[in-house]
Amino acid sequence: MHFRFHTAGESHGRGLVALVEGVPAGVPISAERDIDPELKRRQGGYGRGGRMKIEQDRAEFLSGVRFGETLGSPLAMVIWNRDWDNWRKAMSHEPPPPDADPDLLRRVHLPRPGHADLVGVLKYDREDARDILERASARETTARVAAGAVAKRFLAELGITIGSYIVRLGPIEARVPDPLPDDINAVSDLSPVRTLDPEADRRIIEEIDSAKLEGDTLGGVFEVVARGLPPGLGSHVSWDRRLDGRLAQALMSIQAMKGVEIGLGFEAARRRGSQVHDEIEADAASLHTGGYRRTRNNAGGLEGGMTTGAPLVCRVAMKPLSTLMRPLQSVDLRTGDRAAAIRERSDVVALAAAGVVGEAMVAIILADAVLEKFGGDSLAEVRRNLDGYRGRLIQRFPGGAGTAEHADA
Ligand code: EPS
Repeated sequence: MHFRFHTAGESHGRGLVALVEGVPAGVPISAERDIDPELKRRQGGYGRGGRMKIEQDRAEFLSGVRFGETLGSPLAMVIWNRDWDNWRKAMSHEPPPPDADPDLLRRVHLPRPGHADLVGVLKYDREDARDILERASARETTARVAAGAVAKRFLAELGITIGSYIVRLGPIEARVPDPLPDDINAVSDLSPVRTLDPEADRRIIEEIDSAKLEGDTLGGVFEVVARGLPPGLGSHVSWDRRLDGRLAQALMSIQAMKGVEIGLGFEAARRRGSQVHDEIEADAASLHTGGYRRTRNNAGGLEGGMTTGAPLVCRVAMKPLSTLMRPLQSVDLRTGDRAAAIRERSDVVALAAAGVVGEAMVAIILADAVLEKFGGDSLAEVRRNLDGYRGRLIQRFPGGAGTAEHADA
């Protein structure tokens, strides 16, 4: 990979770390301007639990940035957990004293159906499911969003923008306007549940309130849209270079995600080819994407594992969170007896946040694909390579080569 990242950190540990490698030099970056607002977006959404009242996520750079620009060196960031203060004993790096009050160690022996708790203790041979759940927690997505914010800023410098919105929460559908707003997030971020449909918001909030009253949780579906892409990111030539596969892997890796569709997705399987494939037109106004356009975008901006230049549309399904306040049945790991699963503080729904995490993962994959095709050590070099490719697209368009009319397109 050309744009790589790692995260480290436990949900109630000292903090979260994001280590990003492959960012070209000269990308303007500021934690306050580019990263912290994204972290704040991830903390929002109606139906979050008590933790989001404790945290005010902020990124601190440790390396890779000087005078507001990236250096081309690895960029390390830390986001401190404010809640750590309440967990110093339970998450101590040192062995507990022999007389420690067991309640303060907050061990977990009642694994939650749906969470990593049980399989994790078996696989890693642990007695205490906290050793697993602390890292399995979606708190880790804070570090992903920090890494994604760097990718987003890099892409924005090349005219590529990414937004997201919710299309379904539990049984309730939210409408999507056609055309989409120019600035998707300017609209979805105003909704308490991040839809583009104020009518649906009221019903969604009622549904969240009702699930909460019943000690239950909810999932849903969100879409991520990327615009301003050149045609030809990704490749048809090998399985691991196909962009649809890379996007699906990145999006499915987000905690609690159960499905990814591109464009029409599963709906395409129900239709005939003529009702699915997007006809091609020559269009001198689209020279920046090769002089061709599609009459619609059922393909979701990808053909043959490559971007077409049309908006990239990914749809992602999230299961309901697995921490229930009215818990399901489980087994006590110490005795083998039937018992209710643990009730940890959690959210009723975190779909609004998941959309923001989805944007981050899409940004990371697109930044990687951009560097694969237009790779350079500085932002200026990447821009020159992209401009050179676009120039060639203009030049090769039939009848259009080098004419004054096409030269400014
Ligand atoms: C999260 C922090 C967590 C949960 C949630 C996501 O905080 P805490 O466990 O302290 O309440 O709110 O994690 C889960 C849903 C999960 O299953 O672990 C966050 O920062 O997004």
